Amino acid sequence: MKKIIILGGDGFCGWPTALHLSAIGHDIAIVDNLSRRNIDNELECRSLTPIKPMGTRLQTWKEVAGKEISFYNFNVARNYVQLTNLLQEFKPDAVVHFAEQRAAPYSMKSSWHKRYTVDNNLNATNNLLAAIVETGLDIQVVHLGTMGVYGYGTAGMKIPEGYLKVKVETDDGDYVENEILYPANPGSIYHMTKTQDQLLFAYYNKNDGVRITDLHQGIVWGTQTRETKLDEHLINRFDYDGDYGTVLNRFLMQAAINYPLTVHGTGGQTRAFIHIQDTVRCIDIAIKNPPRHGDKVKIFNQMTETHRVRELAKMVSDMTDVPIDYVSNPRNEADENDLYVANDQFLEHGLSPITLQAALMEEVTDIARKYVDNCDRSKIPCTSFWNQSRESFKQADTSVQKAN
Ligand code: NAD
Ligand code: USQ
Repeated sequence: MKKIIILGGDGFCGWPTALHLSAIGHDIAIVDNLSRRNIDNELECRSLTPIKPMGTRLQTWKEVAGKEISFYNFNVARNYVQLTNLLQEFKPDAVVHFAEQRAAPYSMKSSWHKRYTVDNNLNATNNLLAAIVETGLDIQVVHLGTMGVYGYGTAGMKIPEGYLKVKVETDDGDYVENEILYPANPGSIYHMTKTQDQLLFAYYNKNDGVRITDLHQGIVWGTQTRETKLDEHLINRFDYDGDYGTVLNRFLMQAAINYPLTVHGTGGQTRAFIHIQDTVRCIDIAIKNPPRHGDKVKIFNQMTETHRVRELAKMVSDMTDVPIDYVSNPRNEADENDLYVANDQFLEHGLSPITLQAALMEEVTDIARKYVDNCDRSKIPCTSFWNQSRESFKQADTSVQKAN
């Protein structure tokens, strides 16, 4: 049994992870400032599924599983002293760090949203690392990073797990060989914060010996895990709106309400995917296999398969007869890219991937159908544009000021 703190444990990945790690016998504490729920207020949108307040979630878990999870409501990016005191009192073996603003479109809505995302994400990560060093405790950090740190161009090679072997010609014609962090190539301000997180990890690891596992995760699809299915009060969140909804879950939900599937541009982007049940398994594996003292940052590619967006749309359209709508792409991204990714480490540690299956996709569509009355169709289009005029930025800034 380990003691584990989950930063961001009220979120889409954090909540099922907290339940899974509690179910297998770990002692869990959640920290979350509920900023994601506040962003729902700002965007005037809700999770499609009826997520319960944290108090109800934890009481239900106690009744269903007989396990206690403690909850601390504070901002990791702002409340450094509270974070340090919690580490000192709880003395965790590991901290799993999900507590960041995670939507690329939200990070690109306006200058306010760019600054908020940078401020929140970088300070949350730096506070955690500085607090671990200050307490002198030996804590493994498990961070949820993104496949997006590698960029979405065609690399012309298999993307390695974090590090790239390079051979450079010197002035006298010799060669030096080295291993470097794979060159960062972020596609949004959100993704940029994750590339900067990598430098913070490399530095605290080198200077202070902090043991860190950075998980470069692909797009998570699905909703429920074994534990969140146990009671409706434990249900996981399901984002479908133009900012937070991710592509496959959006297509499955759109299919459930007969809304033409919103493929951006030609749909030529190829991305990495993982089911939410595998996300929680991977985190368990990462905690079971921590870096040893003196190891560099351990980087895993946390994805199980790659798909091109228009092929996903075709798969969902064939399954449901809902047509595809090719809309103009609000993002600044390549029309087409290929993506080959190494994920050998998780496979070697025994991950048996859940791949896209009709049955599982049907399960997501069933959830969407069940809660269809919660859907606000006006929130489906993506209204965050990567290249915006000053005027539209001002409008988004004004609406967020009203919301705050
Ligand atoms: P989410 O927004 O649902 O959850 C994040 C949680 O962190 C929220 O509950 C939020 O309230 C909390 N939080 C944010 N900033 C905080 C702060 N300063 N202090 C305290 N709590 C804070 O996002 P998610 O989908 O669960 O993603 C979790 C992590 O996994 C993110 O870091 C994201 O970058 C990464 N990730 C997600 C996906 C995906 O498809 N969802 C894919 C790859 C990586
Ligand atoms: N897309 C569509 N139609 C839609 C929505 C998206 O064609 O209705 C396209 C986008 O243009 C993009 C691709 O689908 O080319 C993926 O978009 P997404 O919103 O599903 O995923 P992304 O913005 O990359 O972000 C999500 C998570 C983020 C995580 C990332 C992992 O929100 O937290 O880091 O996936 S990855 O993509 O591997 O970097």
